[in-house]
Amino acid sequence: MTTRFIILTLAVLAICLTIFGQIVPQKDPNYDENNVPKFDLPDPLTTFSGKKIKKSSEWIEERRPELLTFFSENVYGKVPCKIPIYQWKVVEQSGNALDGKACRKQVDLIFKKDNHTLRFNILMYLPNEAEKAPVFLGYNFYGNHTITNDTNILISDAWTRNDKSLGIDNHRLTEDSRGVRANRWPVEKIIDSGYGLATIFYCEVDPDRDDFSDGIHPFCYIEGQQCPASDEWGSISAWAWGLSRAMDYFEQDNDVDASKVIVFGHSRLGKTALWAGAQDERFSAVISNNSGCGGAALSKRRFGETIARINAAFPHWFCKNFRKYNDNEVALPVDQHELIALIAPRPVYVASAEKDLWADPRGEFLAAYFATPVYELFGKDGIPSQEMPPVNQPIHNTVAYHIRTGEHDVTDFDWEQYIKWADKQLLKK
Ligand code: GTR
Repeated sequence: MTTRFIILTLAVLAICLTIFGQIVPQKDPNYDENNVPKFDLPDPLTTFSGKKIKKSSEWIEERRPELLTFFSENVYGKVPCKIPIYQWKVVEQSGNALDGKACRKQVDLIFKKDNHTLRFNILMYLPNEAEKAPVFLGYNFYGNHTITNDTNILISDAWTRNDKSLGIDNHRLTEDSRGVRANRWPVEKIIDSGYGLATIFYCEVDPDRDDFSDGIHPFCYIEGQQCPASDEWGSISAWAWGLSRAMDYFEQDNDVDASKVIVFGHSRLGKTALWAGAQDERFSAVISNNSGCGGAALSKRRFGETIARINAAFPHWFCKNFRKYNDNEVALPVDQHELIALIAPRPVYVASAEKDLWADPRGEFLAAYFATPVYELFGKDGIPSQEMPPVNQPIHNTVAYHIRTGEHDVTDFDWEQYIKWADKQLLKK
């Protein structure tokens, strides 16, 4: 009797908690292809009302805007107000960086509204050889000074995630972390290939923590508002906003070829690069490195990280409306192949790593494949077959893909591919 009562009580409790969305599924993440549920993938070329899109003009005028609105209001959250650059300042500059090969600039972008002020710094290396350089733009995780050993790089005072292995304690950056991420940023190789590199520490735009009182979000609050409304921006959307402001600056910098800015990002910052590239057509190409759930990977596969898991672990990344799809991917009328399709006809590169199962490499590949019909509408080449290429054998079409050996990371192999592909797609080399 007592046992039955306990079981009954537990069952009722579990049902209530599930209904109110209070619990994260207890099951382990799925890493078995046989356990991927059957699902219907929405057709990027059929509108929500069922109209078939047959011409690129229909895509541009009808389908693209409705998809963009859906992602904006239900996944990443819309930016509720306009915040233009108030002022920019070159805070440090040298024409003699990297043994004279490059010019280094550190430029502050300053934003002001009512009693709010925010500034973030763009670190740039531009090849001296080029008059106006094509540029890779990407956020870094731990501060500009971590990407090389160059002692001239200023240390950010923004809040930072702790990582003792990188010499970061008390949420503050110091000399101890200078150069600790140089392995992910082959600055010299990029410069020698004729490209510039621009990078920003993402926590300067919005600290990566579940706190909406800091970063750029408060700039748009109406009186009494403490956090974004359900359809308003989470952190990924805020970081994407920052990339577009960097683009505003590039349009005014004579050393940059603003028509050839390739937006790049790894992991959470890969999700950010995709969302920035989807919205802002001034980015001429987009690279997603191991971006996974909420990035390039198809959510409906529920492989590795799922919507419920990401929303539980990082409640500030997406807009609140996205929580409606926690363990309810079936109800989602879009999937991430349509985020990739929003970049069409501009080149997009999706890259996976063999051991990075949490990010679902196959789901990332399939999203690139299922975005392809939209590229074909523009006469561009995408991913030709549903079969994944072997490891380390890239496909360098307008929609590009590779899966390399190794872990969740950014490697020299990745960068070599991005440079080769950018040469082909943007410089027509
Ligand atoms: C993980 C998260 C992933 C990915 C990664 C990262 O913890 O679950 O979605 O974004 O962090 O950004 O390194």
